[in-house]
Amino acid sequence: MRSPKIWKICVIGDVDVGKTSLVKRFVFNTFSEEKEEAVESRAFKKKMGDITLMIWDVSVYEQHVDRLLNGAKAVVIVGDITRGSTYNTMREIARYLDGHRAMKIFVGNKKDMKYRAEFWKDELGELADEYSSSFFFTSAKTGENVDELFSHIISNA
Ligand SMILES: Nc1nc2c(ncn2[C@@H]2O[C@H](COP(=O)(O)OP(=O)(O)OP(=O)(O)O)[C@@H](O)[C@H]2O)c(=O)[nH]1
Ligand SMILES: [Mg+2]
Repeated sequence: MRSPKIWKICVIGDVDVGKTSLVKRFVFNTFSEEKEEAVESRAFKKKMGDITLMIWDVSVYEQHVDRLLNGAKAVVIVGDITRGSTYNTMREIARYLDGHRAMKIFVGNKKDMKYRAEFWKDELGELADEYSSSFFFTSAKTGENVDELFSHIISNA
């Protein structure tokens, strides 16, 4: 019998970038325009074949990020393409995680608002190159690229 595989994935990023929305789109295939303030980090479970993903929606108020990131197979670093400041936060998080063995993936969310983008492929490509990783543009609203993002993690982590 094969032993069950449980993979921890952390979704992290600046406030309001759509961390919770991305996780809920992927796990429940739902989206809401309303937001609930996330004070505590929460984990959502999803089975993908013989792998059980434990997806942590990491709160920006998280006091114990280090402990939470412990054992993570992948860290999804999310920004909101309509707010350039959230790209700077992605950079800070990547620098903070340098040396952590988890795979890093850079995500520009709210792709459905591309016409208002303050950063795009040049910026995310540069970041991905710097950390030898990859980047995605997603929309939790339309669902575009969300499954692709997690499939990529499963095939590459
Ligand atoms: N247009 C658009 N809006 C989005 C998208 N993803 C999230 N939103 C909206 O952006 C707001 C913030 O989304 P959340 O998922 O709560 O963001 P968050 O990063 O979890 O926020 P905090 O947990 O408070 O840091 C909500 O109003 C969402 O409806 C997207 O892909 N497109
Ligand atoms: Mg949230």
